[in-house]
Amino acid sequence: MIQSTHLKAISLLAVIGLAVFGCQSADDKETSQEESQAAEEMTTESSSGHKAFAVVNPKEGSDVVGAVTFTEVEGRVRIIADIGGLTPGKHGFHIHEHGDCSAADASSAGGHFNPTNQKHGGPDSYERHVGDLGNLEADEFGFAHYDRIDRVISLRGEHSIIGKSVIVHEGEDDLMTNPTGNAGKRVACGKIVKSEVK
Ligand SMILES: [Cu+2]
Repeated sequence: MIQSTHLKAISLLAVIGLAVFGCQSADDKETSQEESQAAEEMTTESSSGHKAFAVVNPKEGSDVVGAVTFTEVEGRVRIIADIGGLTPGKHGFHIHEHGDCSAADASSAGGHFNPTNQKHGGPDSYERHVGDLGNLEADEFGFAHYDRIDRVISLRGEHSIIGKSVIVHEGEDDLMTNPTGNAGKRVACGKIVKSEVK
C-alpha cells in the first residue's frame, strides 16, 4: 500500500515536471499567436499531433495540485489528469471559458466553456458544454487519475480549449444542474497551454 502511494506521488511529480518544463517555452503573449496558428493549421494538417497541458494550482483553502495533458488521437482528444490533495470521492472537472486563474476563488476563469450555447451535462450527454468533462474520482489518499478520450473538445478551431482553463471543484458534478452541475467551490485552476513538444 505504501509503495503504491509512493508510485502515485512520483508519477504525479513527473507529470508536473514535464508540464512545467514545457511551460518555459510558452508565455501568455504567445497564446493568441498560437490560437491563430492552430486555426491556420486546421486546413493544412490532419487532426493528429497537437498537444496541450495545464498545471493546476490550489485556490484559497485548498491543497489540490496536479497536471492535465491533452493529446489529439485520430480527431479526438485524449485527456489524462493526475491530481492530488483532494478529499476522497468525486470532484467536478471542467474547462472554463477564460484562462485567468488569478482570483482567489478562481471566479476569474468565468463559466464553463460553452461555445455551442447548450445546457450543462456529463461528458457522454447528447447536450453538454464543450467544457463538461464530468468528475475526477479521488482514492482514499486523495489522488485522482482520469484518462478518457473526448469527442467534443478540440485543440484547434472553434472548440479549441487552448488558452482556456481547467477547474477542479470541491464537490461532485451531478451532470445535470444547469449551468454548473452544482459542484461547489473551485479548489484548483490551471491555464491550458499548447505544448511545443513534438
Ligand atoms: Cu467547473
